Amino acid sequence: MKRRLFIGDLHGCADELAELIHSFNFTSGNDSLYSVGDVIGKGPKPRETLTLLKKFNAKIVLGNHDNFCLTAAATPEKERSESQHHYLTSLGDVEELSRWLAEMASWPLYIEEPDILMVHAGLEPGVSQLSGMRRKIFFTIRTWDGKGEDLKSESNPPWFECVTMDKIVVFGHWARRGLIDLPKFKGLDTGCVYGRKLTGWCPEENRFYQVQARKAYAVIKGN
Ligand SMILES: [Mn+2]
Repeated sequence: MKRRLFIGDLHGCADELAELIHSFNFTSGNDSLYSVGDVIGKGPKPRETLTLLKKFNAKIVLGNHDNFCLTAAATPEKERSESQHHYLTSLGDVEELSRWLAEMASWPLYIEEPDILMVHAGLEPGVSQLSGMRRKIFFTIRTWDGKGEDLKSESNPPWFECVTMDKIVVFGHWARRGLIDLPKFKGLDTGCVYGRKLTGWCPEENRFYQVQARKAYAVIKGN
């Protein structure tokens, strides 16, 4: 049986990624790997994480941290913030950096399969076509205010309570909320970089695979 493994937010947790792939008994040529994005940022091994995903030919959607990196690269060097500078230098020398930037620039906002739709954060409620949804919402939304101005206030409902989809939507981006296991929505960000777990989900087995983080690499903030 061909299996797919969808993996939650990695944030440079390459060791945990390797362990998860191993525990899945991933077989190249048979199985397929997917990442919900936020591959880099906050965590210890961004280059190793990118390299592993590349090695296993993973399909990846763009996360807000990956997008942050693209924005940083598009900003003139003298105008870059400390944080933008840090993101770029974490991806190697100029030559390696430009390779990873080209990779990240090719990641789409969503990946659609016959039965599954993968995005980083979520979908825009009230818009029937994916092509009509605002770019930023795909990698930013947590909650819905009815307009799309405030995408994270916890006084508003989660976006997935405001969207109907014929496919199963797989996403990440909400570590504080943790694992979401609804029939049509699978939220896989279980805060590995914060010392919790890295989660994968296999639709063919309808099974979650989890790996414990080696340590807390960052402190959670916001929601
Ligand atoms: Mn995110």
